[in-house]
Amino acid sequence: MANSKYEYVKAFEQPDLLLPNTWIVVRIDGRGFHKFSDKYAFEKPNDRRALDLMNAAAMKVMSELPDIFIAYGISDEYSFVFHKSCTLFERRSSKLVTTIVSTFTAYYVHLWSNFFPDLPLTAPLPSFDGRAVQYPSVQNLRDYMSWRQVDCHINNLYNTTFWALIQNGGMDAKTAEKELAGSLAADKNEILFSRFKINYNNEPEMYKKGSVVFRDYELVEPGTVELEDDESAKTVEEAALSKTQAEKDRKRRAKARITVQHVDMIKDEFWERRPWLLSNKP
Ligand code: DGT
Ligand code: MG
Ligand code: MG
Ligand code: MG
Ligand code: MG
Repeated sequence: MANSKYEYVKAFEQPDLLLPNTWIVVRIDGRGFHKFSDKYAFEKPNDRRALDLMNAAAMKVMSELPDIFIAYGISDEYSFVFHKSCTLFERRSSKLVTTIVSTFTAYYVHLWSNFFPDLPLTAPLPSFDGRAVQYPSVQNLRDYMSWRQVDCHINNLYNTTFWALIQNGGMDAKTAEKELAGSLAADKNEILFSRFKINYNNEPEMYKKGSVVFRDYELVEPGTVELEDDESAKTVEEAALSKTQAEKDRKRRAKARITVQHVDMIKDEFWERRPWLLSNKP
């Protein structure tokens, strides 16, 4: 195509490539979901339909983007993780973030009626924001995942106790808030048990632990998956070979079963039992 005198404007576009060899987390979060959850009268503190819908939309995102190897959801947020070797969209930050945000939002709206058959979705429609964060080490990435899961636990214990005081204890929100100010986890467990006969341990796992979405390869025996290659030691032939291998791995990932589990990701066990997650070698 001929150059026009307007072409120069292209030079104003700035590159936004994420650093190579870093774990990429794209976290999305519902916009104004405080209001949104009121509008559709979400159950407090947890609405199973709303959380199932978030999980269903996240699974669709993962099946459309095989490069995502794990995702974690709580409340109105979801974190999607790309392996440090991922080269999708040349690691362009805005392209990765906007693709995930729009794919997730499209499915959230599309699947809404499966989860809320009696509540038609009306404008203003739900929307999500998103950001990409890079982590240089597995430890940093695992600490990120642990941070979100600890947040889930702290918030859920607080919210469960807060709403028990209101719904079962007849308190108003201000009094309940005062009652819980400065309380420790043990105090909240005690309030739940002694006043409302609620054993927090018996609350649903999805509420206590959030939702972990990943590709499951049941046939892979733990320990049979190779760990890190030393990229720098590769010859050109080896690099080409590993490129076809990468393509094969990608296809295999695309075919794997995507599962949602409400399990602990903080302890080593989750990662040790599923070595393919961090090795990226399905
Ligand atoms: P933002 O993210 O700054 O646009 O504002 P919000 O209002 O989305 O605030 P955020 O993301 O910090 O908090 C999430 C809100 O969503 C919070 O007010 C509780 C609500 N929410 C999320 N899941 C549920 C649920 O299952 N049940 C109920 N009742 N509310 C929920
Ligand atoms: Mg927010
Ligand atoms: Mg939000
Ligand atoms: Mg949120
Ligand atoms: Mg285009």
